[in-house]
Amino acid sequence: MGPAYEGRGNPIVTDMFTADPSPLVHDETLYVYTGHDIQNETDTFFKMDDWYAFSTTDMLNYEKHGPLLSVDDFAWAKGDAFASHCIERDGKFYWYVSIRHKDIQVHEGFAIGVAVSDSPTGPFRDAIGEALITDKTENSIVLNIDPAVYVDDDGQAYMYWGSWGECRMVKLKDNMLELDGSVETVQAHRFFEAPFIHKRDDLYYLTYASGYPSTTEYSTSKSVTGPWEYQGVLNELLPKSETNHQGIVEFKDNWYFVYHDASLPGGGVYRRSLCIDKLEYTDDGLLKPIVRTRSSVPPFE
Ligand code: FUB
Repeated sequence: MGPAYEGRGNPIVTDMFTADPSPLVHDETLYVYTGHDIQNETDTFFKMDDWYAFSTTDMLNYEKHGPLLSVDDFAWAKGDAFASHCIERDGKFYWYVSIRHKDIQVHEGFAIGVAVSDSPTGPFRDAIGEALITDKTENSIVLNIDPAVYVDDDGQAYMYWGSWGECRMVKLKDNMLELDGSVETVQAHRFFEAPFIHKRDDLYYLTYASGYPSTTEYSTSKSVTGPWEYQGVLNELLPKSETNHQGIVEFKDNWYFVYHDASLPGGGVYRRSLCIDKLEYTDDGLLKPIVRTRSSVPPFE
């Protein structure tokens, strides 16, 4: 039997391929920022040039915004608009992106940049005119992708990122545009890539992709800087998508798990699609395994 509601249906976006979602709530509206897969059905690498956002107030009707940001907006970059995360601070919107540097390549040549806007839907511009993290940053990693930023209750901002089994964290200054101290190594069991931090009550949750093809797994801590205690699998392997990239958000008293799969007709490893399902907690504050649905979540009345 199906659900007792007419949901939006997963995937949420059906007229283009969307990947690596990250959520943001602003002004009673949920924004989900995504990358954009434009690879054909036969070639076997990610082809991504720009980023979009999709907004909803009722979890049923979504407005498409974009492209809001592209590789061309970063003069120092040359391609590969990989995973990103947009957050709000003091009325400004900071959008952290993974992108390939055109001049700096010691390892894979990926870097992390940041764009800024006065509005969640732009216009966004490169906030500093250079990368925040490159292959030359001390204690950076072979593949510097998948930034996720979290502002703790005391106002201190942290940027996590990582791939290929290495997770890193660095404090950001209050201006959100400069590193504040050294890059620290994060120890999280079975970490592969795509870190994301959220907090509920007094507990911090670090969710991330594990293994490859990837599940989503997670660890918890009483502090945003760890130590992290491994808690298990949150989202199982996805048919047809080797990557599993998640974000978590509370919106109008509901918790949501945003992720991508490859279930749109013609979808595949390099042609993914935004999905949203419920995130639920046990009485002990742990995360229940995600139940993926074709209906998506119940809309608001
Ligand atoms: O979309 C390109 C890359 O694939 C992302 O940066 C990773 O998280 C994985 O989803």
